[in-house]
Amino acid sequence: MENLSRVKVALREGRQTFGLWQMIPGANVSRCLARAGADWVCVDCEHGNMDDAAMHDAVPAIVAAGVSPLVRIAGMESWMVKRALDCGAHGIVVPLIRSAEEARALVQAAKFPPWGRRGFGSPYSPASFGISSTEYLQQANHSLLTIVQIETKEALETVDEIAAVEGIDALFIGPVDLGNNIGFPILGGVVMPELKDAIARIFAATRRARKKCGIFAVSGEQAKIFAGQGFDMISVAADFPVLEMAMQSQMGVARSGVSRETPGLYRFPSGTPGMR
Ligand code: 3PY
Ligand code: MG
Repeated sequence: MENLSRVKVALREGRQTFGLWQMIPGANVSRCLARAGADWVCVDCEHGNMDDAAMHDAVPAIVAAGVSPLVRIAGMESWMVKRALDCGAHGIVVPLIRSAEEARALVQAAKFPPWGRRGFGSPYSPASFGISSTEYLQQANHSLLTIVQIETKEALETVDEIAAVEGIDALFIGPVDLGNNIGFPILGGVVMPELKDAIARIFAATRRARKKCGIFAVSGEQAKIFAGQGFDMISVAADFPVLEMAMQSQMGVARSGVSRETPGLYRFPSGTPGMR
């Protein structure tokens, strides 16, 4: 089962992975993102307009393209963990984690007994991997990814403790919430040095704990900088903003011959101090 997860295999082998972010519902959107060269597509049930049914449509469409579906759940609720994994996701991304205690509760929700408390019974999760229910039950605990987002002040302050939690595979940085929560929000696309330092601190904690580090980027250019700094999981872009930018650009050309670019959510100057 583990070998059927493109993202798990790449991370196990120490390869960098690139992903895309799905916020718009629809199997054709999933297909379009998965076919764009991604290792994984994150189905965003936190800020995207993805409900349970949309998630169940997206996950198999991503799998069918040979790409790993990850699901970002709306919050740390064990029933949301169950729904996401039961639909066949290769891993979950959990926003706004605040402590090692929350991370341990998350692992309990994501693992079958005797390790954890996840309920068993979905026919969709084994089907997602093309394996039997028994194989899924026996292999899921070590094959699926449990990823926490580090984007609160409390999590930053206890990042080593969170990184050390057994069963947490990766720490994924949400620069926007992290900036808001440490008092240095990204305004007008500008990243303050304090936020860059916080990102470097989280990255360093993952190296100490031998865990993977992910980050959310808003463009290929930004993703390339993060790749150069050694991040393991980089979300390159999200569907809605890219669609909006592409449409505005084409409209600009049609109306005036001038391509109009919408500024992205944020941009980092190249080279983040303290990071390779
Ligand atoms: C953030 O930047 O806060 C994120 O969670 C990315 O989606
Ligand atoms: Mg966030």
